[in-house]
Amino acid sequence: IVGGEPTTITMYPHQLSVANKNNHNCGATLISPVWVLSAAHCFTKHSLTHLTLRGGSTTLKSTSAKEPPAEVRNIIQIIKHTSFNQLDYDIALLKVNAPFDLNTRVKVANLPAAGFELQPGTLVTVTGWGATMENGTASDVLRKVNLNVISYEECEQALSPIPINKDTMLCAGNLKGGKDACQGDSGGPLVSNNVLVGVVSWGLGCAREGNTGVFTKVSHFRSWITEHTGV
Ligand code: 4AZ
Repeated sequence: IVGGEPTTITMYPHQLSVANKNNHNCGATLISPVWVLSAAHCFTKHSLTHLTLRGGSTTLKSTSAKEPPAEVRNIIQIIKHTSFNQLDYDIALLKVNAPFDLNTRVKVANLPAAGFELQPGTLVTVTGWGATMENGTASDVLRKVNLNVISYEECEQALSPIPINKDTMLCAGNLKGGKDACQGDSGGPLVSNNVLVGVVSWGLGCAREGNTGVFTKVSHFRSWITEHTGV
């Protein structure tokens, strides 16, 4: 997260960390006690056996004496969208070996209705433990930044010549630069009015002037989520 501020897991209790051999590598969102939403591009090279999900912790390393231990679960199934190709259909479902215990620090996110669209300019918030600057390192403490939904016209202009799929992608950022998701935030939640509207997907660098982040549009995948999970 670039240009944001520290926050706490009780403010964003649906936020999870995906770790590979105990190293944070992506964000994810709890959508039922046993199902988690993330980005397909987070699961192209890692072996399932080394992946864990951590919930209920503001910090990656639980350095704070006051912080309860994270709830850690193993991933037993990864469902990547069959249409995933590098930048598009960047969505995956993860099933965990045992349900997360829901409490003030671990909660299920609200999903949008199928086809729900956000108007350009709408305030959205992205959270994660990712880099705090382009080519930077992960943050030990969860961070948040407020962005605005960017119109498809402005988004295509910013990311040209890369095509933007209006059905499956949502652009959000700050064209003045300085605020964005970044490496390590991928797979994590973008929320608006307490609804999970996006999954951190990609961008050209991080927080560059005239640019915008690209998120997977969750409302397009509402029925896909139900088909695979019953949620
Ligand atoms: C990444 O490398 C990444 N500016 C994710 C999101 C953004 C940039 C990079 C958005 O995973």
